[in-house]
Amino acid sequence: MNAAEVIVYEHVNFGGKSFDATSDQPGAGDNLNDKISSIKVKSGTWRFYEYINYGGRYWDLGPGEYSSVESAGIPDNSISSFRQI
Ligand SMILES: [Ca+2]
Repeated sequence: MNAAEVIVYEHVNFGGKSFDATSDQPGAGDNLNDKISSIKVKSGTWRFYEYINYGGRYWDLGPGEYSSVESAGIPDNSISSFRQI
């Protein structure tokens, strides 16, 4: 599998706490459960889930900078897990 990397942020416009992930995150890493508000997908395609352990609704994002998750169609402060697909 090719290397994939995503950075998730607590606030919009890539502010607040951040967490840089290169592996699957069944618990949304570093206390950002239900707190993610912006995302930079550095590489790969990632699927973001409403609940921990890859449950509930999900949304896919490819490489890009998403200054607010809502602009990418994802409810704010809702992501609880994510993994590369
Ligand atoms: Ca959630």
